[in-house]
Amino acid sequence: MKAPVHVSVTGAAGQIGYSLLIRIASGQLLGPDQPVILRLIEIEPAMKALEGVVMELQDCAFPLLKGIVPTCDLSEGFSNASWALLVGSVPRKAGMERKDLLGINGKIFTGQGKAIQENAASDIRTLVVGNPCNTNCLIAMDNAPDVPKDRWFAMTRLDENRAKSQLALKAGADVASVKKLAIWGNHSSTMYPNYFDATIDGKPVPEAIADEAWFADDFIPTVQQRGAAIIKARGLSSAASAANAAVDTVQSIITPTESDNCFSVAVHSNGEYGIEPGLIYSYPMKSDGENLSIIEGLDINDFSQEKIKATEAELSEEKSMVADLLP
Ligand code: NAX
Repeated sequence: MKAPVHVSVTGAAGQIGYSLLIRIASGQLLGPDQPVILRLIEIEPAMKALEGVVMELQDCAFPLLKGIVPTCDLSEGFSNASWALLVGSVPRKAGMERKDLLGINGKIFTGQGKAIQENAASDIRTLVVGNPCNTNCLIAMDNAPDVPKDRWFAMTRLDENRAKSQLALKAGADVASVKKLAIWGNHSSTMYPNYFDATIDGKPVPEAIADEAWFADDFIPTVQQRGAAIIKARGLSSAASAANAAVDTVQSIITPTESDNCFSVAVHSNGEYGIEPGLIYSYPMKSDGENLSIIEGLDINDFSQEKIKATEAELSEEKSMVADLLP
């Protein structure tokens, strides 16, 4: 039996947390032979709700779940963690400007970055889900300078999964046959699903779907606005699909990527594809099971270039709005 891995989850009593914790405790995050200890972090007013979540986890009797630590103390919450999934954040309320939201959430991620550096295990890797996730990740990373920059991730996998499904539906193909679809940039409405490099059953997407107008008029807006469409239909934001995407992200990071595929996650940019170094930017990625790398050398056409610069500009602007939180 392997030693248990400590996994910290913030926002554990929220709706994404509710779906995510079951997936982690059942072995879908780190594998069917990897025991886990869950460290569930919430704010004080949500501790009662968290008690209920803990009871439900206990009632699942998961063989791999070796401990549960519900807490609102960050030191305890991140103690010994090898994975930190930062889901909790404050939602945007009516009348709140993006700058206000960045400022409020930014302060949360300052403290969490510091606590991760001080308390987590030496192999800590952090995935930020709470929005605005790229810039929240940047804030946490910059407040934890001793943790290597290649251990910080922000989630764009839900956008990738949404894009792959839309392509499969349009082509009448199996979603598993859609490969190499990467999201570029920010997890926001400027994010760019680059379909030019994607394939369906090995065929380039622009050939498999011979309907040029559909991509700009339908596909890209549908993917970019999918979150809003779900809120409109469900009255609540996406939760199970977001939890699923977090599981997919971690799985893709720790599993070697197939040679004909890639996956999307936002990482610290070192200037690849001319993007401003230091931003947390989503690229096409591959993993050898231990280390990640950005897939380089792709041809970027003028249409894509314009899109990847637009989403970069938004991230640069967000960064300047939180400059006071970056040491
Ligand atoms: P909920 O409002 O249901 O849950 C959030 C939870 O976070 C609450 O229980 C709250 O008490 C807790 N929380 C707030 N501040 C905290 C703090 N400082 N420390 C610990 N916990 C804290 O939201 P939910 O639907 O679960 O969404 C969570 C976040 O995911 C939101 O920011 C949301 O915008 C973001 N999303 C990100 C996605 C992505 O693809 N990156 C997609 C889904 C989702 O929209």
